[in-house]
Amino acid sequence: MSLADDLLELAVATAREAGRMLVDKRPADGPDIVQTKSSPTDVVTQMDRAAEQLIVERIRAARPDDAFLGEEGGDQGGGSGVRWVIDPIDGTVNYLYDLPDWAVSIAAEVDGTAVAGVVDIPRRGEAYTAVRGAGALRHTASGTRELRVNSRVPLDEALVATGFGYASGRRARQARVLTGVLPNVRDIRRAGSCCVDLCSLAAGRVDAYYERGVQAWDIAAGGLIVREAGGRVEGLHGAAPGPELTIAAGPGTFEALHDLLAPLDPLGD
Ligand code: LIP
Repeated sequence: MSLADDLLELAVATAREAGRMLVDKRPADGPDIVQTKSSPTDVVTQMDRAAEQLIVERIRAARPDDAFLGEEGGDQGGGSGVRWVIDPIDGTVNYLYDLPDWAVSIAAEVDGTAVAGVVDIPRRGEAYTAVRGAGALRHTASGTRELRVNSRVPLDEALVATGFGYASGRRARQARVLTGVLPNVRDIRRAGSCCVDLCSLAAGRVDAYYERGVQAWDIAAGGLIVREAGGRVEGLHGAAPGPELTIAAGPGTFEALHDLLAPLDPLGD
């Protein structure tokens, strides 16, 4: 087995355990909000913290010299050249409301490049995985399927996923950009979890995705899964994807969505 395969195996087992814990231990009347971040709607629950702690403990027990970047725990150094990029719950508001579209996202980078990633979506009974250069897969109780993004979907037939930030000014700008997108596409979907959106794109359940404000931990595993399913994941004008803007779609659709978004001035707040 290659290093990437080893890292994926650890990521999959850890994400599955964290996902099960999040389902089993979710308080019936909803998790407690322990902190708000960029705005009162940007919440951290006690379960986000517990899941990230579990993930870091499990990985550290197996690989004590690795580094971590986590949504709740920040950056922690390590000397092995491997860094784990973790979102313990992507789609925290869905988790808070007991909606099913939330996921545990874990990616492993070697010298700064994502080589393995898993997005575990417990309430859907699905896990998505990818190893760099070896394709992307969806695993369910009924088996494993190789993933391929939809390509060359004309924009007016494209189902486009997107999301909104938590700060009010950011949202007002995103709403203005949306008025330029919505009349030109089949429809919009706002599922509430960036990494679930990226997996839906890899599986052909949506045709494209864009969002301003997503962080490294939101896109590390899902971005690898989309690329390994044949899609592009970038920012504007060839920039790296990230908080400024992330656009993802199959060949042909990517370029059309990029060119629709660029003049809409999507980078402001
Ligand atoms: C969320 C994303 C969602 C996005 C939100 C937020 P969180 O992550 O996955 O798609 O629209 O702005 O970033 O906060 O649930 O980890």
